[in-house]
Amino acid sequence: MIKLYGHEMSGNSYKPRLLLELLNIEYEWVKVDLMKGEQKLPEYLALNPLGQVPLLVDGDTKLADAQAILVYLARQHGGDRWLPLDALPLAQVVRWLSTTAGEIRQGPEHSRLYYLFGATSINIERAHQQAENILTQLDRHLSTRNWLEFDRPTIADIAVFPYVALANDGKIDLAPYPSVLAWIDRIKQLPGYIPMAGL
Ligand SMILES: N[C@@H](CCC(=O)N[C@@H](CS)C(=O)NCC(=O)O)C(=O)O
Repeated sequence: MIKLYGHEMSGNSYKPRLLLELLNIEYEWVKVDLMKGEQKLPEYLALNPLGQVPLLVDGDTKLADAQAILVYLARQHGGDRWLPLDALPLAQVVRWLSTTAGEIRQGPEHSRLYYLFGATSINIERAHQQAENILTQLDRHLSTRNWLEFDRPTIADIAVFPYVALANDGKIDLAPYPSVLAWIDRIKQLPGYIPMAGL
C-alpha cells in the first residue's frame, strides 16, 4: 500500500493527501513529527536525505516534493483528467506547479511560517508584499473561470490551494480577493475533499 509521510500542519503534506482522497486511493499516513525534529533523524534521512515532508513510498518508489508527488499520483492513478500530457495543457498545469514553489511559497507560505511557527529569519514585509502580488494575479485569473486551467480541477488547483486557503494563518486577509474565495469554496465542495488544520 502507498505510504505518505507527512505532518498534519504541513500544507505541502496536505497536497498529496488531498489528491489521494479525491482519487479515492487507499494509503497509510505516517506522521513525521516536525515539532520533535523527526525529519532529521537518521531513519527518516535514509528515506529522504532532504529531511523534509512530504515523502511518498509506493513499492520500490520513493518520491519527495509535494509537486512531484502530485504529478506521480495524477499520472499513475488519475490519468488525463488531473494532468493532461499534450504539450500546451501540460505546460499550463506545470506553470501553476512552478508558481506554488515560487511566488506562493515566498508569499503566503512564508507569512504563515513567520506567524505560526516563529520563523523570524523571514522578511515578513517582503513576504506580505509577494503574497499581495500573487493573490491579485490569482484573483484576476479566477475572475473569468472556475478552475485554474480548463473546465475542471487539475493538480494545478491542488498544488496552489493549501497555502492560499491558509493565508489567514499568515495574517493575510482574503476578503479583497472574492474570486479566490469562491474558488476555495469550489475546492471544498469536491467529492472526497478532506480539510487540514486551519481550513
Ligand atoms: N519542495 C518541498 C518543500 C517541502 C517543505 O518545505 N516541507 C516542510 C514542511 S511544509 C518541512 O519538511 N520542513 C521541515 C524542515 O525543513 O526541517 C515540497 O514542495 O514538498
